[in-house]
Amino acid sequence: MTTYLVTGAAGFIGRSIAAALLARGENVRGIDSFITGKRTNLVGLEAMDFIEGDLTDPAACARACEGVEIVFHEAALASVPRSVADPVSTNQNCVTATLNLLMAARAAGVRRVVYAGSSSAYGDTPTLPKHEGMLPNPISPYAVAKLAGEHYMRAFARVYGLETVVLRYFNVFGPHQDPTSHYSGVLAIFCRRMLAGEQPTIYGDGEQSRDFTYIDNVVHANLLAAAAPAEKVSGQMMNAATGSRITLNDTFRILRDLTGYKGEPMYAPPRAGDIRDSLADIRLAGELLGYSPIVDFREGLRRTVEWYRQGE
Ligand code: UD2
Repeated sequence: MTTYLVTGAAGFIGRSIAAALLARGENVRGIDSFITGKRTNLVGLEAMDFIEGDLTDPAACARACEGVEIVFHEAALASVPRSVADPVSTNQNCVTATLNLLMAARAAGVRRVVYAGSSSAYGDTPTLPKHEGMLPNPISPYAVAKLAGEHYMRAFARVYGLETVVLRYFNVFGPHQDPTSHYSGVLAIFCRRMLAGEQPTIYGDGEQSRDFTYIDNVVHANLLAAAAPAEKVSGQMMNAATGSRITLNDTFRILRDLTGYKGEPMYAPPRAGDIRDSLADIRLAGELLGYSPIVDFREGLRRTVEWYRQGE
């Protein structure tokens, strides 16, 4: 039986992929260092073989990859502002960790690695939607680090014949996303604050837009990427998103209806390293994986608010 490894298994996206695999009755191992992952995210995943370990340690990578056929590499320090404050840590936990993992995967005879790329790789180009043929233009240390991981994936496919697939995620949100850090994703922060009757802060004028992608779509894309024929997907990179965008101001208004929050947002200066608009072209994932979104933004946001309302 195939054994799957999920890195960052105590994080929001990793735990969601692990839960979907366990629900299918698969053999799942998880690894997390708890730098940003949460022990509470492992509740319900008791059937997973969990290793507490850090991918910056090659020995931990070797232990995690032993006997594994497919890896979902979700571990990262996922935040633009965190990388602006501390680019070295972002590099270690995104680039060095990814290279260590690839080395261990290759040594252990892993067949395929599916990698969590980031839409930040496109940078602040005015062209919308962002398609995979565009030159990358990373503008934050985080974007550079996630993009470096993509290049390592492709190089390992080319040079060593390890099957690798890159999914470029666009602003993923949903249940289990940590809302407690100022490095958290905006929707997690807004849900938590607005449900508590606290004023959210919008950086900039709120007219920046995102292709916010509900977690179930990203899990779906990962499962397809793991199963797709190698000749179609190995060494490839593709967007994993919804294919529609919404401004932060409009998102705030929807959240006001969903949460019952009565106030206005506070506006603050724009954040360094921020991108103005983000929207994915999702045709390539459609062609290569048969991917299309299974939950739209509004329904995803409704489910997310309900989850935070029930107390995370
Ligand atoms: C980037 C990537 C995303 C993912 C993520 C890391 C882009 C377009 N997206 O997300 O794919 O890799 O990094 O998890 O590069 N904001 C507020 N108030 C807050 C918090 C955020 O206004 O309290 C704004 C923020 O300034 C930005 C937007 O909300 O304009 C989204 O911010 P984010 O941190 O949720 O995600 P982002 O776009 O940096």
